[in-house]
Amino acid sequence: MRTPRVRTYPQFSSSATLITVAPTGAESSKADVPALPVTLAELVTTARECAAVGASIVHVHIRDDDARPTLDLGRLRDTVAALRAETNLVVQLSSGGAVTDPESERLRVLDAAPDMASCTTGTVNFGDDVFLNRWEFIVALHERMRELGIVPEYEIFDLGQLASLRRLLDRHGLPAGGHVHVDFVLGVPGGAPGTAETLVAFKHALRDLPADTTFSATGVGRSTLPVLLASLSAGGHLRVGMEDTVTYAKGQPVESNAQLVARAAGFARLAQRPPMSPDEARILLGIKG
Ligand code: KMH
Ligand code: ZN
Repeated sequence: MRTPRVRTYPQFSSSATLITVAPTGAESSKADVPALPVTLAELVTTARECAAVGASIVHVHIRDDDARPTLDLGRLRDTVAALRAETNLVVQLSSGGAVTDPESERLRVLDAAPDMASCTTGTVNFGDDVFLNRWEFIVALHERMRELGIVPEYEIFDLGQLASLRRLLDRHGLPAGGHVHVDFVLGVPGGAPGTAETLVAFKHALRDLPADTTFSATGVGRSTLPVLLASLSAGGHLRVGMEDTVTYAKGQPVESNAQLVARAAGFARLAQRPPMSPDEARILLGIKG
C-alpha cells in the first residue's frame, strides 16, 4: 500500500512553545482578586508553581506593602534576586508599570538588571486611561537596554506599533542579544481586538522585521482562548496570567496563575509544540549569562 505523503511545516512540527506568565500586572486590586500574587513571597511561590507546569519567562510587576503598584528600585532588585535564587525562569521586568508611572521611574527599572524588560513602541488608549509611550522615551529605553545587555520584549498593542518598531530598529540597531521578540497584547479597550483575525494581520506585518523575529500573544479577558489558539496554530508563542485574565471560564474566577499556565501547556502539547524550558528560551532570545 502506498504511504500517503504528508507535507510538514517547520513551525508546526518542530518548534516548542515559549510560555510567559504575567502573574500580577498593575491593574487588578488584591481586594477584587484575592488570588493575585502581590507580596514577594506570593510572587516567588507563583513563579515556582508556573515553572513546574511549563512557564519559561516571568513578566513581573510588583506591589508595595499596601498591594499598590510600585516601581521602587530596591524592591525590584530584591525581586530579581529572589526569582533568580528560587527559579530558573527568565526574569522580565515591566517597564510599562502602571499608566500613572512617570517615564523616569519606568526607565530606572532597568537598573534592577533583569534578563529582559518590556518595551512598548507606541501610545495606546487603555480603558479610560492612556498608556503613554513617546518616541523619545522608546528610544531611551531601547538604547539603555542595549547598553546594559537587557533583552527587550516589544509589547505590541496596535498595528502601528510594529511600524514604529521597524523604524526603531532601522535607526537605532538590533536589541541586545541580536534577536527580535514581540508580544501581541490584544483585547485592551483602546487597542487592537483579541481575535484570530488580528493575530493573523499582526503576524503578516512581521514581514517588515528581521526574518527570524519571533512572536508570542496574549488575549485580555475573554479573548484569552481565541488568541491562545490562534497563536499556537500560527506558529507563535504564548503569554498567560492574571495580569491579563482573572476569569478561567464564565463565572469561574482564576484560582492561580499555575492554572492558566497548565491550561496553556496542555493546548501546546495538543498542538505538538510542547513547552520549552527556560534554557531553551534563553537560546532562542539571545539571553546571555
Ligand atoms: N500596565 C500597563 C499600563 C508592560 O508591562 O510593559 C502596561 C503594561 C505593559 O502592562
Ligand atoms: Zn505588564
